[in-house]
Amino acid sequence: LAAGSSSGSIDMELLKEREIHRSRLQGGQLLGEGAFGHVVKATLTQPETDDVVVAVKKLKDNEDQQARQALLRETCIMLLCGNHDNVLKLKGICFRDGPLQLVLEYAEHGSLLHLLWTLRAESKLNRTVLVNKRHIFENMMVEVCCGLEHLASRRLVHRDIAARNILICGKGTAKIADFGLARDMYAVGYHRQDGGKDLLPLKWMAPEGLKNEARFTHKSDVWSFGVLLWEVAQLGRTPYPGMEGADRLYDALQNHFRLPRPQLCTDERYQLMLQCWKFNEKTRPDATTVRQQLEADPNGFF
Ligand code: ACK
Repeated sequence: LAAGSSSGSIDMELLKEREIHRSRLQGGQLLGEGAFGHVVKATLTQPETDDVVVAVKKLKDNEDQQARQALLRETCIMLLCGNHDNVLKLKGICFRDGPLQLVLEYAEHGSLLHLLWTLRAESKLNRTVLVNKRHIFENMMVEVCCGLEHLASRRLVHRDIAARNILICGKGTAKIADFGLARDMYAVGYHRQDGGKDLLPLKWMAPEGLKNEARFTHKSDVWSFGVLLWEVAQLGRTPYPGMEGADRLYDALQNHFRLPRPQLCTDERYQLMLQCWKFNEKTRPDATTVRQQLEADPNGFF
């Protein structure tokens, strides 16, 4: 996620206002881990209200200054986001007397990507689950658009919209999460070194981001949203299998190659994806237009 400039700045005063003392946290079961950090489930005690379940994101190596700065930047950007139902909330941060920890809203259903994998497995046994659950996924896509509209209204660009970064909270509400850690890791070249292929955002990136001068606008998020629609229709499969490398992808896109139409979506839904993948970002719809098209055609998947 970026606020105007790609680096973003670290506002220590802002962070201090949101400090949570680590003694208020009791954790926790490991929810998952990436190249640089892990996420654990924990309980946060609150002075005046009931304890609340949270997710705590921490760095594996607190001495890694680059990763630390990236996490602090991520925090500041999340604080700039303000409140929106479809953007994962940051409750606070622990930065004194121990490793840096981000205290986040807990998403009880995990990532949309995991949910899609589960749905794929279920649908092999019984195909009717797809039609029965269609409205849930339609609704989630509308919610992600609402989150994107909110970010655009704050002049924020997420830069890593993908099923793995959409978290699903209670009642199935979709929330945009993962503000920058994955992207910052990519920016400093770690993805390749670690062979962390799944974290590579290249296949979700608009052509203007794939080029050397890496330009990102809210329209680049719309491109990625198109890839997200494709992920849903493909039940969490990875896009462009076998096609690796920014140059190869960029050349293919410039030569009008696009992800093929998934079997499990209507022509109209595929047309919407193709709109999101207009090479020239000026001709791409914005998140509001995409949301309105989704709402007008609520049976596009499965
Ligand atoms: O796909 P998952 O089940 O959902 O596995 C990943 C893992 O941690 C690494 O990112 C999960 N995760 C991340 N943030 C949260 C959160 N706020 N609440 C619940 N699970 C989370 C994510």
